[in-house]
Order: sequence, then structure tokens, then C-alpha cells
Amino acid sequence: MKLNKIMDQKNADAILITNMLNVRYFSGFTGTTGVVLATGEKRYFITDFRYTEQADAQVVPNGFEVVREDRQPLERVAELLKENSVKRLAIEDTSVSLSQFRSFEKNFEGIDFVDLGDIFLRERMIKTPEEIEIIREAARITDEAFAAIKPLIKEGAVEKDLSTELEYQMKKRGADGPSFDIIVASNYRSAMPHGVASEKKLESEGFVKFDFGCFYKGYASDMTRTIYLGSNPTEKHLEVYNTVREAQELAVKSVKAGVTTRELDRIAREYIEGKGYGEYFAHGLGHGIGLQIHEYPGVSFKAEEIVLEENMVITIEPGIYLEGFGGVRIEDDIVVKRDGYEILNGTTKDLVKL
Ligand SMILES: [Mn+2]
Repeated sequence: MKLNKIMDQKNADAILITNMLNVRYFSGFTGTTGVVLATGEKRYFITDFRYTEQADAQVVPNGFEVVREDRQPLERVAELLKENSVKRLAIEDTSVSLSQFRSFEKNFEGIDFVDLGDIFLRERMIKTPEEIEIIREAARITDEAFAAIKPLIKEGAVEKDLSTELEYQMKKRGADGPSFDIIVASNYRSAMPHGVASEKKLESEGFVKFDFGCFYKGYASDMTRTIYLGSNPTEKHLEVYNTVREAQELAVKSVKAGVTTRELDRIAREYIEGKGYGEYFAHGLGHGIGLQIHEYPGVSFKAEEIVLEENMVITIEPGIYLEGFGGVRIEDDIVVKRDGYEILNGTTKDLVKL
């Protein structure tokens, strides 16, 4: 099992998991309180009386023993460490707070701590078929919600009203909630890469950028579409839109196992540079998605270069942002296949004029 492999790699006798996303990933527990302690032979899930019933249902099938502890859970962890003669304990140094670490030191006397670093993020990069199925559904909900609000996208509509409606439409279709603050950015605001919906009203002519997604069964989707509101886009509007679209599709078509994240970024970036807009595409091309909206691998010239593997799920989202004029970004969620890719979003990338 994965956790034993990690213990070997880190030369640790046990792993303590306190980050709830990783608790969920390894144990299946979806509640808000509980810690995992894994030793070479044992898998403990420690929680209090509020969650024991849920834990029995969710973690026992995954080989975990539920340990009820109504005092401080760390006191019980300390006992379990003794019982199992643990000397070296691996911890999530990237998410443990300093005060948590102080209480580890206080409770776990004589234990050496080993940092896990980003090893869980690396494990989580490659999705199981079950995880991909959930993300596929999350993307489908996102598509449907966007289609549902189309009639509301018109001159005078308030950006925030559109984001509220998107959230409602996603939840109505089974989403837990939005996967981040929904971006609805019209006209000059569309030039802001992260223009979260504001009180601004949509104007009679111009771009409107929507970047949103949902959490469904704990997993994120993420999609961006830019539409043109009105009937008279200028040559420049069309050129900017078509440049982003072409760059996005070039990069998507290049996705397959064996290609690196930086190669993908370069393909889109060189195309946009060739059209003279290079300096207006200053962010990375994309990112992994999963239990978090931004996961490994970063698909960016700024991030570590990672060779894509089958069943990674990434976004591809180039953009061009012209201050005072407007901006365009187009984003899909992509499953990496051995010899290609699968696009999870079904929403058209043709320039939609409303
Ligand atoms: Mn994204």
C-alpha cells in the first residue's frame, strides 16, 4: 500500500496525517475531525463520539480501525505510538502549523519527526478511475450550470447576480459548492485575470469572462469561457479571442503521457508571442485539479517541470489581458491519456455572441 511505500522512502516507522484532505484521500473519511496514524501493520483512524458512526461506514472498508477518543486525540496517538514502538514519525510539515507542531513535541516525547514534504501531493497527482469519474461529473455540472444561466447574460445584468445564479445552478445539480470565488468580469474588468464578480453591470458591447467550477464529492472542476456581449466585436476583439482559442487548442492537442508541463506551457506561449501578445500572457498555462483547485502538477514555466503521466488531470488556460480594453481566457479540464487526452468540458469554445 501507498503509505507503507512512503514509510520506506522516508525511513519512518509511522505516518501521522492531520490535514483533512489527506485524511480523506487515504482513509475515505469526509467529516471534519479525525486523524490517521499508519504504522507498518496498522491503520488507525482516531476521532471523537460525534464521528464514530460515520467513520465506521467510511474508513473500516478501507482497512482502518476506528479509535474513539473524547479527550485530546493526540494523547491517544501518543499511546498508540508507544504500543507500536514508533521511534520515527513522519508528519505533514507543509500543513502542520507551528502550534500543532509544538503540541506534537509536548505529547510525543522521545519521538523523532520526519518531514513528508510534498510527497502526498505527488501521490495525489495520478487519479484513480473512480476519482476521474467524479471529476468528469463535476465538469458536467459546470457545463450545465453555464448553459442554464445563458438567458440571464445581457446588458444591465449585475456580475454578482450571475455568479450567485451559477452557484445555485451548480448546487441544484449536486455540487457541494463553488470550487473558488466565481469570476464574472465584464469589459475593462475582463482584463483582470482574477476579477471576482462585482457590482458592475454588463455593458452593451464587450467581453464577459466567466471562470468557475464546483466541488462535487470533494473534487474540483474549473472552467473558463469568455463570451462577447453585443453584435459588433471589433477586429481586435476577434483577433485576441482567436489567438487565445488557437493557443489553447494547440496545447490541448499536445497533451499525452511523456510530454512535460513546461513543453505544454511553451507551445501555447510561443503561439501567443508569435501573434505579438506575449507580454499580455504573464501567468502559467494551467495546473492539476483534484481535492484542491490547484494541485500538482503546475503546468507553467514558473513551476517544476513534471513529465505528464496517464490519469493526471490538468487545466489548460491561456489568456490575453489588455488593460482598459478587456481580456480573454479559455480553460478546459483535461485527463492525460497514454496516447492523448480527454477534454472533460463540453461547453463550446466558438466565440458566443449574446
Ligand atoms: Mn484554473
